[in-house]
Amino acid sequence: MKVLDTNFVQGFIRMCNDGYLQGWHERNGGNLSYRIKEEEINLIRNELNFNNNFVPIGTNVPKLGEEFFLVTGSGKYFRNVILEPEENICIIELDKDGENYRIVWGLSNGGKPTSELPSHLMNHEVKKTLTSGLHRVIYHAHTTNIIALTFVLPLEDKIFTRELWEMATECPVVFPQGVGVVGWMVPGGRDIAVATSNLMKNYDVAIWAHHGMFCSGENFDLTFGLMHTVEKSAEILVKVLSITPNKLQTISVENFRNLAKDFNVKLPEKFLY
Ligand code: 2HA
Ligand code: ZN
Repeated sequence: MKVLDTNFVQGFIRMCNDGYLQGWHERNGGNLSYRIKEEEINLIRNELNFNNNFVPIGTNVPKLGEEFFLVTGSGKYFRNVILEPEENICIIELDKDGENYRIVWGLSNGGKPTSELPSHLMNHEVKKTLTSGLHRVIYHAHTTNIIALTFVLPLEDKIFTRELWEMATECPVVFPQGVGVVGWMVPGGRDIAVATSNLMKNYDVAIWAHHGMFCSGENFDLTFGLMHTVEKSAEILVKVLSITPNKLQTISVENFRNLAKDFNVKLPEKFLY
């Protein structure tokens, strides 16, 4: 089967374009990765090229040894993925120890996987373990309103979580574990990957101050939907704060407790202060 004809590649391309249309991927901003299922790799195995050399990931992810990932290319534009997918995205294979990768398909004009590969893979490793393999998508986007909020709210998980939950009734149902925040860090390296993957032990959403957001999920719909929900909530908060520094009314702690009961979600006590 042709790589480009598979459902997972088509879903990946659609998600890149949806993110671009939201305004989250100026220039080469943002990146996306998908941990490919064994049966999906088997469909395309004879289209893959196993002649490239393995090169270091920049971190080690032993629990992902020998897995395959579909990822966006470093320096490539989300805007172009739908037009020329084979030039802008690639499939990589990890070696047995999860220390090196090689490109087995795509980036047909040359290039490398996303500059945030260490963060993507360390997040995948945490989520694969915690969700017994259910989570397969890691998505990084430069979401305008979340970035704006990192200049005016204290960079604390409990402040961001409560403020975002209060902006839309569905929020605590969509991200009941809340969101994590890291202060400004140099992107692209192992340090920010370690900090982000630590947040991913507790949350499906990690905010990078003055930069953007990482989301994790089971599939493209859920992961895009999560990014979209958090960013929409941030947009409402930006509007509210632009109108007034003081909310006249909001969703109360008691309201959250009632919501959690009826929607059968567990909201951590630390956010119900
Ligand atoms: O340019 O978003 O964080 C890709 C990025 C780096
Ligand atoms: Zn970025």
